[in-house]
Amino acid sequence: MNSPRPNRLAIIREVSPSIGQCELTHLPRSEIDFETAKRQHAEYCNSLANLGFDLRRLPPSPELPDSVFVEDICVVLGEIAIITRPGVESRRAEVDDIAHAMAAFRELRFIEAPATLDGGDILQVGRQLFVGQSKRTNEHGLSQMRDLAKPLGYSVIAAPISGCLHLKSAVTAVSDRILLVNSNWVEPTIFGRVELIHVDPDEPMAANALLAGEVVIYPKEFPKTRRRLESRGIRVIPVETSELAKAEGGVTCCSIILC
Ligand code: CIR
Repeated sequence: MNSPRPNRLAIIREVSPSIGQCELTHLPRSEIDFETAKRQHAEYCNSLANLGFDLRRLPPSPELPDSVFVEDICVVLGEIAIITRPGVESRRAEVDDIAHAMAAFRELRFIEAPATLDGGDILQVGRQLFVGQSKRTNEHGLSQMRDLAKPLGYSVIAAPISGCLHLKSAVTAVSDRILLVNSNWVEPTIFGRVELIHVDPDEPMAANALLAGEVVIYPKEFPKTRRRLESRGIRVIPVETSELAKAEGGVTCCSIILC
Protein backbone atom coordinates (compact mmCIF):
# COMPACT_ATOMS: atom_id res chain seq x y z
CA MET A 1 0.00 0.00 0.00
CA ASN A 2 1.22 3.53 -0.82
CA SER A 3 2.20 5.61 2.19
CA PRO A 4 -0.05 8.65 2.68
CA ARG A 5 1.16 11.86 1.03
CA PRO A 6 1.62 14.92 3.24
CA ASN A 7 0.15 18.36 2.53
CA ARG A 8 -3.30 17.19 1.63
CA LEU A 9 -5.86 19.05 3.61
CA ALA A 10 -9.61 18.84 4.00
CA ILE A 11 -11.85 21.21 5.92
CA ILE A 12 -14.91 19.52 7.37
CA ARG A 13 -17.64 20.57 9.77
CA GLU A 14 -19.41 18.30 12.20
CA VAL A 15 -23.11 17.55 11.59
CA SER A 16 -25.43 20.12 13.15
CA PRO A 17 -27.95 18.79 15.67
CA SER A 18 -30.54 20.82 13.74
CA ILE A 19 -29.90 18.99 10.44
CA GLY A 20 -33.56 17.92 10.49
CA GLN A 21 -34.47 21.51 9.54
CA CYS A 22 -32.21 21.49 6.46
CA GLU A 23 -33.14 23.06 3.14
CA LEU A 24 -34.87 20.67 0.74
CA THR A 25 -35.50 21.20 -2.97
CA HIS A 26 -36.25 17.86 -4.62
CA LEU A 27 -36.89 15.45 -1.75
CA PRO A 28 -39.80 15.36 0.67
CA ARG A 29 -38.76 15.84 4.30
CA SER A 30 -38.06 12.58 6.09
CA GLU A 31 -36.72 12.09 9.57
CA ILE A 32 -32.93 12.25 9.80
CA ASP A 33 -31.42 10.17 12.57
CA PHE A 34 -28.77 12.45 14.05
CA GLU A 35 -26.67 9.66 15.54
CA THR A 36 -26.62 7.75 12.25
CA ALA A 37 -25.78 10.92 10.33
CA LYS A 38 -22.89 11.59 12.73
CA ARG A 39 -21.63 8.01 12.41
CA GLN A 40 -21.74 8.13 8.61
CA HIS A 41 -20.03 11.51 8.58
CA ALA A 42 -17.31 10.17 10.89
CA GLU A 43 -16.76 7.25 8.50
CA TYR A 44 -16.41 9.73 5.64
CA CYS A 45 -13.88 11.77 7.62
CA ASN A 46 -11.94 8.61 8.51
CA SER A 47 -11.75 7.70 4.85
CA LEU A 48 -10.15 11.06 4.10
CA ALA A 49 -7.77 10.70 7.05
CA ASN A 50 -6.78 7.19 5.93
CA LEU A 51 -5.92 8.61 2.52
CA GLY A 52 -3.47 10.98 4.16
CA PHE A 53 -5.63 14.09 4.44
CA ASP A 54 -4.99 16.33 7.37
CA LEU A 55 -8.48 17.24 8.63
CA ARG A 56 -9.35 20.69 9.94
CA ARG A 57 -12.56 20.15 11.86
CA LEU A 58 -14.97 22.98 12.46
CA PRO A 59 -17.39 22.49 15.35
CA PRO A 60 -21.06 21.85 14.69
CA SER A 61 -23.34 24.85 14.58
CA PRO A 62 -26.72 24.18 16.20
CA GLU A 63 -28.32 27.22 14.53
CA LEU A 64 -27.11 26.29 11.00
CA PRO A 65 -28.84 23.08 9.89
CA ASP A 66 -26.93 22.68 6.59
CA SER A 67 -23.48 23.68 7.83
CA VAL A 68 -22.01 20.18 7.40
CA PHE A 69 -22.18 20.84 3.63
CA VAL A 70 -19.08 23.03 3.60
CA GLU A 71 -18.42 22.67 -0.12
CA ASP A 72 -21.16 25.16 -0.92
CA ILE A 73 -19.42 27.94 0.98
CA CYS A 74 -16.00 28.01 -0.66
CA VAL A 75 -14.41 27.39 -4.05
CA VAL A 76 -10.71 26.69 -3.71
CA LEU A 77 -8.41 27.43 -6.62
CA GLY A 78 -4.65 27.01 -6.58
CA GLU A 79 -4.20 30.74 -6.12
CA ILE A 80 -7.19 32.01 -4.12
CA ALA A 81 -10.27 30.85 -2.24
CA ILE A 82 -13.63 32.28 -3.22
CA ILE A 83 -16.10 32.59 -0.39
CA THR A 84 -19.57 32.20 -1.83
CA ARG A 85 -22.90 33.85 -1.20
CA PRO A 86 -25.22 30.83 -0.94
CA GLY A 87 -28.43 30.81 -2.92
CA VAL A 88 -30.65 30.32 0.11
CA GLU A 89 -30.82 32.89 2.90
CA SER A 90 -30.71 30.24 5.64
CA ARG A 91 -27.14 29.32 4.65
CA ARG A 92 -25.58 32.77 4.43
CA ALA A 93 -24.44 32.77 8.07
CA GLU A 94 -22.24 29.74 7.30
CA VAL A 95 -19.68 31.89 5.51
CA ASP A 96 -17.98 33.60 8.47
CA ASP A 97 -16.52 30.46 10.03
CA ILE A 98 -15.42 29.03 6.69
CA ALA A 99 -13.80 32.31 5.64
CA HIS A 100 -11.97 32.40 8.95
CA ALA A 101 -10.69 28.84 8.51
CA MET A 102 -9.72 29.34 4.85
CA ALA A 103 -7.82 32.56 5.47
CA ALA A 104 -4.94 30.47 6.83
CA PHE A 105 -4.47 28.79 3.44
CA ARG A 106 -5.42 31.17 0.61
CA GLU A 107 -6.03 34.80 -0.14
CA LEU A 108 -9.77 35.26 0.05
CA ARG A 109 -12.15 36.72 -2.51
CA PHE A 110 -15.90 37.10 -1.97
CA ILE A 111 -19.02 36.67 -4.07
CA GLU A 112 -21.07 39.81 -3.39
CA ALA A 113 -24.80 40.63 -3.59
CA PRO A 114 -26.80 40.51 -5.78
CA ALA A 115 -24.84 37.45 -6.87
CA THR A 116 -25.59 34.04 -5.43
CA LEU A 117 -23.41 31.01 -5.93
CA ASP A 118 -23.17 27.61 -4.23
CA GLY A 119 -19.86 25.75 -4.34
CA GLY A 120 -21.75 22.62 -5.40
CA ASP A 121 -22.28 24.36 -8.73
CA ILE A 122 -18.58 24.64 -9.55
CA LEU A 123 -16.85 21.80 -11.37
CA GLN A 124 -13.16 22.25 -12.07
CA VAL A 125 -11.64 20.31 -14.96
CA GLY A 126 -8.03 21.39 -15.37
CA ARG A 127 -8.09 25.14 -16.03
CA GLN A 128 -11.79 25.07 -16.90
CA LEU A 129 -14.42 26.03 -14.36
CA PHE A 130 -17.95 24.94 -15.19
CA VAL A 131 -20.60 26.92 -13.34
CA GLY A 132 -23.99 25.26 -12.88
CA GLN A 133 -26.95 27.40 -13.81
CA SER A 134 -29.09 26.23 -10.91
CA LYS A 135 -31.71 27.74 -8.63
CA ARG A 136 -28.81 28.52 -6.24
CA THR A 137 -26.35 30.19 -8.64
CA ASN A 138 -27.55 33.19 -10.63
CA GLU A 139 -26.17 35.12 -13.61
CA HIS A 140 -24.36 37.56 -11.31
CA GLY A 141 -22.70 34.58 -9.59
CA LEU A 142 -21.48 33.31 -12.95
CA SER A 143 -20.24 36.74 -13.94
CA GLN A 144 -18.41 37.36 -10.62
CA MET A 145 -16.80 33.93 -10.85
CA ARG A 146 -15.61 34.85 -14.34
CA ASP A 147 -14.21 38.18 -13.12
CA LEU A 148 -12.31 36.46 -10.30
CA ALA A 149 -11.00 33.42 -12.16
CA LYS A 150 -10.35 34.61 -15.69
CA PRO A 151 -7.39 36.84 -14.79
CA LEU A 152 -5.81 33.74 -13.20
CA GLY A 153 -6.00 31.88 -16.50
CA TYR A 154 -9.19 29.86 -16.00
CA SER A 155 -11.94 29.67 -18.57
CA VAL A 156 -15.33 29.95 -16.95
CA ILE A 157 -18.16 28.15 -18.71
CA ALA A 158 -21.89 28.20 -17.95
CA ALA A 159 -23.39 24.72 -17.47
CA PRO A 160 -27.19 24.58 -17.64
CA ILE A 161 -28.72 21.87 -15.46
CA SER A 162 -32.25 20.64 -14.87
CA GLY A 163 -33.81 18.19 -12.45
CA CYS A 164 -31.14 18.34 -9.76
CA LEU A 165 -29.89 20.65 -7.02
CA HIS A 166 -26.35 21.49 -8.16
CA LEU A 167 -24.07 20.90 -11.12
CA LYS A 168 -22.12 18.39 -9.03
CA SER A 169 -25.32 16.41 -8.43
CA ALA A 170 -25.17 15.79 -12.19
CA VAL A 171 -21.46 15.43 -12.89
CA THR A 172 -18.17 15.06 -11.00
CA ALA A 173 -14.59 14.19 -11.89
CA VAL A 174 -13.51 10.65 -11.02
CA SER A 175 -9.97 11.00 -12.37
CA ASP A 176 -8.00 13.75 -14.06
CA ARG A 177 -9.53 12.72 -17.39
CA ILE A 178 -12.88 11.03 -16.64
CA LEU A 179 -16.22 12.53 -15.62
CA LEU A 180 -19.08 10.59 -14.03
CA VAL A 181 -22.33 11.99 -15.39
CA ASN A 182 -26.10 11.77 -15.32
CA SER A 183 -26.87 13.01 -18.81
CA ASN A 184 -30.55 13.53 -17.98
CA TRP A 185 -29.50 16.45 -15.77
CA VAL A 186 -26.65 18.02 -17.74
CA GLU A 187 -25.67 17.90 -21.40
CA PRO A 188 -22.28 16.14 -21.43
CA THR A 189 -21.10 17.62 -24.74
CA ILE A 190 -20.42 20.93 -22.97
CA PHE A 191 -17.43 19.27 -21.29
CA GLY A 192 -15.66 18.77 -24.61
CA ARG A 193 -13.30 15.91 -25.30
CA VAL A 194 -13.26 14.15 -21.94
CA GLU A 195 -14.01 10.51 -21.19
CA LEU A 196 -17.40 9.89 -19.61
CA ILE A 197 -18.85 7.22 -17.37
CA HIS A 198 -22.64 7.33 -17.26
CA VAL A 199 -24.50 6.51 -14.06
CA ASP A 200 -26.56 3.36 -14.11
CA PRO A 201 -30.11 4.30 -15.16
CA ASP A 202 -31.44 2.78 -11.90
CA GLU A 203 -29.23 5.17 -9.87
CA PRO A 204 -29.95 8.74 -10.99
CA MET A 205 -28.36 10.25 -7.84
CA ALA A 206 -25.08 8.40 -8.43
CA ALA A 207 -23.05 11.09 -10.26
CA ASN A 208 -21.67 12.69 -7.11
CA ALA A 209 -18.26 11.18 -6.32
CA LEU A 210 -15.42 12.75 -4.36
CA LEU A 211 -12.06 12.52 -6.07
CA ALA A 212 -9.56 12.45 -3.21
CA GLY A 213 -6.12 12.25 -4.74
CA GLU A 214 -6.12 9.20 -6.99
CA VAL A 215 -9.13 7.44 -5.48
CA VAL A 216 -12.82 8.12 -5.25
CA ILE A 217 -14.88 8.28 -2.06
CA TYR A 218 -18.25 7.04 -3.16
CA PRO A 219 -21.69 6.19 -1.68
CA LYS A 220 -22.31 2.51 -0.88
CA GLU A 221 -25.89 3.11 -2.00
CA PHE A 222 -25.00 2.97 -5.73
CA PRO A 223 -23.50 -0.48 -6.38
CA LYS A 224 -24.36 -0.62 -10.07
CA THR A 225 -22.59 2.64 -10.88
CA ARG A 226 -19.75 1.64 -8.58
CA ARG A 227 -19.18 -1.44 -10.76
CA ARG A 228 -18.99 0.85 -13.79
CA LEU A 229 -16.30 2.92 -12.06
CA GLU A 230 -14.28 -0.10 -10.98
CA SER A 231 -14.47 -1.70 -14.38
CA ARG A 232 -12.77 1.43 -15.77
CA GLY A 233 -9.91 1.02 -13.28
CA ILE A 234 -11.06 3.57 -10.71
CA ARG A 235 -10.35 2.69 -7.08
CA VAL A 236 -13.42 3.28 -4.95
CA ILE A 237 -13.62 3.78 -1.19
CA PRO A 238 -17.28 3.11 -0.33
CA VAL A 239 -18.98 5.07 2.46
CA GLU A 240 -22.56 5.04 3.76
CA THR A 241 -24.36 8.29 2.99
CA SER A 242 -28.04 7.42 3.44
CA GLU A 243 -28.78 9.88 6.29
CA LEU A 244 -27.08 12.94 4.79
CA ALA A 245 -28.68 12.05 1.45
CA LYS A 246 -32.05 12.77 3.12
CA ALA A 247 -30.77 16.37 3.41
CA GLU A 248 -29.83 16.27 -0.31
CA GLY A 249 -26.14 16.08 0.56
CA GLY A 250 -23.62 13.94 -1.29
CA VAL A 251 -19.95 13.12 -0.85
CA THR A 252 -18.42 16.21 -2.45
CA CYS A 253 -20.40 18.60 -0.30
CA CYS A 254 -19.06 17.45 3.07
CA SER A 255 -15.50 18.69 2.56
CA ILE A 256 -13.40 21.46 1.10
CA ILE A 257 -10.34 19.81 -0.34
CA LEU A 258 -7.01 21.60 -0.63
CA CYS A 259 -4.18 19.73 -2.27
C1 CIR B 1 -29.12 22.48 0.75
O1 CIR B 1 -30.22 22.35 0.20
O2 CIR B 1 -28.43 23.48 0.63
C2 CIR B 1 -28.63 21.32 1.59
N1 CIR B 1 -29.73 20.69 2.22
C3 CIR B 1 -27.86 20.32 0.75
C4 CIR B 1 -26.63 20.89 0.14
C5 CIR B 1 -25.83 19.88 -0.59
N2 CIR B 1 -24.68 20.49 -1.16
C6 CIR B 1 -24.07 20.04 -2.23
O3 CIR B 1 -24.48 19.08 -2.84
N3 CIR B 1 -22.99 20.69 -2.65
